[in-house]
Amino acid sequence: MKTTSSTSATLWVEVWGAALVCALTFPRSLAAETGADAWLRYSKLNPQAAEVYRRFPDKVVLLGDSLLLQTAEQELSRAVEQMSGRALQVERNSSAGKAIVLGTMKDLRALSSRLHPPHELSGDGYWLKSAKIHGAECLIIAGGTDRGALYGVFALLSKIARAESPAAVDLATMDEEQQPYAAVRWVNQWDNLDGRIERGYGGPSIFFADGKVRSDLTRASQYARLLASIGINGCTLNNVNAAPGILEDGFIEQVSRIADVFRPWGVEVSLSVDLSSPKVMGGLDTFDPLDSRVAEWWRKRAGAIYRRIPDFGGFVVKADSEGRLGPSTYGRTPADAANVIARALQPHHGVVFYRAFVYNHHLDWHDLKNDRAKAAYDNFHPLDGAFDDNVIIQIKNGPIDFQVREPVSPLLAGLRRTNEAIELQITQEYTGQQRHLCFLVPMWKEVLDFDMRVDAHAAPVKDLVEGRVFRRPTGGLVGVANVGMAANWMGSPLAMANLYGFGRLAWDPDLRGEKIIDEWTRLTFGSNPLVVKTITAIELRSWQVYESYTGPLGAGTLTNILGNHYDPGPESSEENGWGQWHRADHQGIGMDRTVETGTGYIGQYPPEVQKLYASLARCPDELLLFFHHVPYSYGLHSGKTVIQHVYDSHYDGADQARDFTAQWKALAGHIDDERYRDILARLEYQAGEAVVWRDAICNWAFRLSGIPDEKGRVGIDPAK
Ligand code: GCW
Repeated sequence: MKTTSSTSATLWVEVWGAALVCALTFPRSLAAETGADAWLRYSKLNPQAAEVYRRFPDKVVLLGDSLLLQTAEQELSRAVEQMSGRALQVERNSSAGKAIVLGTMKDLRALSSRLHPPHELSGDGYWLKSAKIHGAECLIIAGGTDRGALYGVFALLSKIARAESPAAVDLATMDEEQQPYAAVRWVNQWDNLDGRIERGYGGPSIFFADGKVRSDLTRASQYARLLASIGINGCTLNNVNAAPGILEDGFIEQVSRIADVFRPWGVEVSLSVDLSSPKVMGGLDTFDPLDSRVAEWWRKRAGAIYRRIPDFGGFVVKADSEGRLGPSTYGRTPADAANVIARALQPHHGVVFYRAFVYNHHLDWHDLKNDRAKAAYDNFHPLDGAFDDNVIIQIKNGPIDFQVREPVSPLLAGLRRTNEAIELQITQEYTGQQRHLCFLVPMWKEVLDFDMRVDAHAAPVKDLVEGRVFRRPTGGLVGVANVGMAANWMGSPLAMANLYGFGRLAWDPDLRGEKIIDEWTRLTFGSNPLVVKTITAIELRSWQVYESYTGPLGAGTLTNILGNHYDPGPESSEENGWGQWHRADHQGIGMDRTVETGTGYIGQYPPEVQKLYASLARCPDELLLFFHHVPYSYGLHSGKTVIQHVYDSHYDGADQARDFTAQWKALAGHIDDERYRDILARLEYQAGEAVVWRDAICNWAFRLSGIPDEKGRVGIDPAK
C-alpha cells in the first residue's frame, strides 16, 4: 500500500494536463484491444471530463484495514491513476485536509457523528457524499459493510469513466445513496471439472482443467473483480449436473484456492452438489435424505468445507431432473432433500439453492393433457412452508427452459412461506449462443416487472423474488453466466452487456434498459456519441429481432432441441417426451393450456393473470401460441393472421439483422479495429443465419398450413 504524504493540487492539474495530451494523441479506444477488461477499462479521460475531475482530492483516507477496504482503496488508486495519470496518496485513519474518505458507516460515525445518510444503510449499500470534515472538503465513500464500501468505489469510478455530466459528479453536491434490491445476487457457472462448460460459448473453464482446479487462477481473480464491480456477491463454480468428487477432501482443498482469490472482492464461492454423493462417493449404502447416516454425512462434509473456506456460500442442488438422481428414489420430497443439506449448512450460515427445474422428460406426447410447463408448480407448490429458512427455491424465469419468449413461471407467485430466487440465463443457450446478438435485459425487465396480482394486489416478480410480497427473509436473482477462458470472457464482445445488465438489474431492477446499455457502452467503448447511439440502438433491438426470426408468438424457440439448441429444427420438439411441444399440425398450431379444454396450466396463476391468458381476446399476441391452439388463419390483435405473421416476422427479422451490419459499418474508424472487425464479422454471419432461419421456418409453416404468403415470398400461390 502507498503511504506517501503529500502531492499538491497543482500537480493534480498538471498531471491531468499531461493525461489530456496523451488522450488526444493516443486514445485508449484505438489501442490493441482484447476485451479482457470488459467494462473496467478505465480509459484516459477526454479533456472535458478531465476538467470536471480536476477538483477532486488527491488523497484517500482509509478508515480501517479489512481485506475488502484494502481492495477498495487499491481499485480506486489504480483506476484514478489509469484515467488521469495521477497517483493518489493513501493515509490511514487521518482526517486532516481535503480527501476521499473511504470506510464503513460505522467507521465514519466514529470520525464525525453528524454524518449520516438520509436512510440508514443496511447490508451492502453505500453512500457517496460531499461533505466538510473538520473544515476540509471531502468526498465520502461509506458502505453499510466493507463490501458496500467497495461497491461505492466502483460506482464512483463508473461515473468518472462514463464522463457523466459535471453535476452528477460534482464534488460540492454529490449525495447518492444506493441500497441493493436483493440480498441474493449470484451467478452460476456450469463448469465441468474436465474444463468444459455446459452451454458455455466463451472457451474452457477459468476454474478447472483435467479434473483439477487450475494452478493459475489469474482469470478467476479477474472474474471476481468484474463480478464485484456490478454488485454480484456469490458464484457457484461448477455445473449443476455436478460431479460427486467435488466434495472430496482433496478437492475442497483445491476449491479453497479459488475462494482465496474471490475473497478480496467479496464474492462468496459455492458448489453444486449431487444428491447421491453420500452413496456414490461417501461409501454409504443409501442417500435417503431421511436416513440419519446421510444427515451425518452432509454435516461432516459441510464441516470440512467451512474449516477450509469459512465464508463459503452454500450448495446448489439439481435433483430428479434430466436423469439426475433425487429424493424420489426413496419416495421422499424435494423438501426432505433440501432440508437435510440445509441443516448441515445452517450452523455455518450457508444456504441451499434447490432448483425447481424438476420435470419428467419422458412425458407421453399423445396425451393432450400432459404439459411440462406445469411441472415446477406441481412439484413445489404443495411443499410451500415445508422448507427450512436457509433453503431458497431457484426458479427459472419461465416454465419451460430459457426460450426466447415465455410467460413467467407461475411458481414465482406460488410460494408464500418459502424463499425463492429467479434463475435467468446470461449465456445465450437458446438465444443464439453468442453468435447472434441478443441483449436480454429488455426480456428480463418484462419478467421482473410482470405483475402477478397476488390477492388482487400488485405483486411484480421482482418483489416476489426479493421476498417483499410475502415478507421472506431472503431471496433474489441468480444468473447462469458461463464465462470462459476466451480473452473477452463470453466469446463475443457485445454479449458481455448481458452479464453487466444482469448485475445491474440484481442491484436495481427498476433501472431502465436504455440506462443500463448506455452505461455499458460508454464503459466498454467510450463516450463518442455516434458509437454510443449506434451500439445502444442495435443492442436494444436485438432480442426482438432474434425472436422475430426464430420463435414468434410464444411458440418457443423453434430450434433443434435434440441437438445443439441453435439451428432451426421445429420438428425436433414434437412427438417426444421432452415436452417442448408446439402441437403444430395441418389444422393449427400452439399448446392449449386453458383449464377448460387444455392442459390446465393457466390455472396455476393467480386469478387475474388466469383471466388475462385464458381469454383469446386479451392474451397478448406474443404469447398466443404458448397458451392457445389456433388455426393458421386465426386473426391476431395486430390484424394479421397467424400464418401471415409468421411469414412477415421472419422476413422482417432477417431484414433487420442485415441492417445491423449496415449500422455497424458507420463505426469504422471510431472504435479500435480489433473489435470493429470482430463484431462486423459476427453481424454479417448473423445476417446470413437469419436468412437460413427465415427460410427454414417459413417453409415449415407453409408445408404444414398449405397457406401461401400474401406477399408471394414463400411457397407457391396456386391462385397466381
Ligand atoms: O436447458 C437445459 C440445458 C442443460 C442444463 C439444464 C438445466 C445444466 O440444456 O444443459 O443443464 O437446462 O438447467 O439444468
